[in-house]
Amino acid sequence: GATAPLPAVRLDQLGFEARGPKTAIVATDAPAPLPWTLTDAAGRTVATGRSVPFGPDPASGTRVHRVTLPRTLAPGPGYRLAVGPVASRPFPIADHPFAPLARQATTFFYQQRSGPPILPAHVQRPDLARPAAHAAERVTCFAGPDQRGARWPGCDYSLDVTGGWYDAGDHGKYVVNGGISTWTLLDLHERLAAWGRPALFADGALPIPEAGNGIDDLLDEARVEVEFLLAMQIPGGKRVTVATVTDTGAPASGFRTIDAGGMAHTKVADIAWTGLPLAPHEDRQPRRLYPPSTAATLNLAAVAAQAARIWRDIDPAFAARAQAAAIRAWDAAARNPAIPASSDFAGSGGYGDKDWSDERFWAAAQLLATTGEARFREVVEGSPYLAAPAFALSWGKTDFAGLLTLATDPGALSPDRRRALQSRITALADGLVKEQDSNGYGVPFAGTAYGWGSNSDLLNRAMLLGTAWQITRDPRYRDAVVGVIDYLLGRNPLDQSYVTGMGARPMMQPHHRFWAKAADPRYPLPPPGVVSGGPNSTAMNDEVAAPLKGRCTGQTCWVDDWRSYTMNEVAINWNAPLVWAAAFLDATAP
Ligand code: 9MR
Repeated sequence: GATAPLPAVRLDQLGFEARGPKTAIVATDAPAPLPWTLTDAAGRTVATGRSVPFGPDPASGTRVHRVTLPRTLAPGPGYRLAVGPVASRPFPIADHPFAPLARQATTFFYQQRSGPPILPAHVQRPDLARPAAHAAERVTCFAGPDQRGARWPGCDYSLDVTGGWYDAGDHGKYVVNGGISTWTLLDLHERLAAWGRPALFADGALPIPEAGNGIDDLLDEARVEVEFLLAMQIPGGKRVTVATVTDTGAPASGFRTIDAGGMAHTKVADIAWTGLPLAPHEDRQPRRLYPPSTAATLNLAAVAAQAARIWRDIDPAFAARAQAAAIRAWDAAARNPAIPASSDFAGSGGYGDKDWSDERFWAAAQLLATTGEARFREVVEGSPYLAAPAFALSWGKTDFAGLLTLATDPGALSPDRRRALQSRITALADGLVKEQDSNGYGVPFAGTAYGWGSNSDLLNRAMLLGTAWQITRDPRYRDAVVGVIDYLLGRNPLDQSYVTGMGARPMMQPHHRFWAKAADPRYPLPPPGVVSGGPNSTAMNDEVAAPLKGRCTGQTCWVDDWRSYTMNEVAINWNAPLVWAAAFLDATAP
């Protein structure tokens, strides 16, 4: 149907920090600067100026102007920005505008929990509660044909893998993606003291069942997934068949048997894709363990090692269990250094990764930070990832999940090596600051190819920038993090808040099997605080995205439609860096 034109003034729909950067973007073809006026709730003029034309913007395919408002303004509701003939919606200025975002984004993880019932007392609306699901998940391996027609014989044992978080809109539980998501939340925990807010998620801060147990709530939430990762580890002495690989590393038809003790199964998932909507407790598909892989095993090693140092004083028995599991996983991956994830079974996400040298570095870095042992130091210090880091951070590229820890951990690297790494990290952050000038809406990404989960790519960039701020206290890095959050909360060509329940035009229709009201009115709307994967100009293969081909540019290839798993799914590795970035801004608000 016909849609009203989007308002031309785009800014963060949560508003601005009273003493932070304030940028608005105006979609306009006007060749010359336009006069702007900022008024307060009483209609008084607070500031005036002229916009700066940006010219053609490759990322949005439009022309825009930038407006920079004064760095310091009084907190209050009802500000408005008029630029030439157009005006913004009213917006607030506040000391901590991102506090609700940080808190709500964290509650996503409780609601993704698998196993226990999701109780009305812990959710925003009664319809978000649901019964226990996959509550006694003792499963065997999937013995069946893969898509090459070869039959995986499975395994001769079962594991109790109850718990953890569902990955996304589907009900799979994947070690590879669980690893980086948990690391991200635990990394945030490890930084809060340095940011001056160690108690941001103190016991009682989050509406979770563990509130009141005397332990930090962010740690309680993260432990849910650490326990799941540990449960996915194969007991000692077990032999398991895995796909054979060709000389080039590609999986070949056929299987061989390995000594698999200490390895991690890649995933537990339904044997066929389920439809949408489907609440977790309505899932009737059989669920199985899928073959172990080197990448999954190193994910487990990295996160279990990180957990061991964090819980050392909080729960020494858990810390010791995690550390032993991490070392067993490391040793198993050394024995089996090239087992690819077999992504050839239908019915769940692949998370296949053909290069696990980055996972190996990540695991070594976490084990070094926790144990100080020479064997891990040798791997880390001899690695090209340390000598010449190139920034990337995603489920499939995890070396920076080691480097960010090493850059600020006081004991892992020698002071000289740490300082050298810190300056490499700030140099990379300088590059991201520059990238803001390459596109009209001012995000720290110069490309025009927006990949699957592009919003999380920006959030992971925010983690590099936030760490650079922690190292230097240079406000340019923090400002760039504000820019990422501003973009996600409405400063974008679609005037869209990509986070549910946040801002004037929030995302409403995630691709999610339970929060599926758009698909079926008997299911609930999403809870607040959940971020969409975002524009995807590279995959474009679902029924909503396909017709957009050739009709959108990077930042505009997105529709709020529940059918679009390539553009509008939600996922634990996307909400985790949202929590990190929002908590960073809240903790460090000037
Ligand atoms: O985030 C993943 C993205 O990088 C891949 O391109 C895509 C296709 O393999 O899969 C994404 O992960 C999905 C996973 O496989 C299954 N659960 C939902 C995830 C988010 O869409």
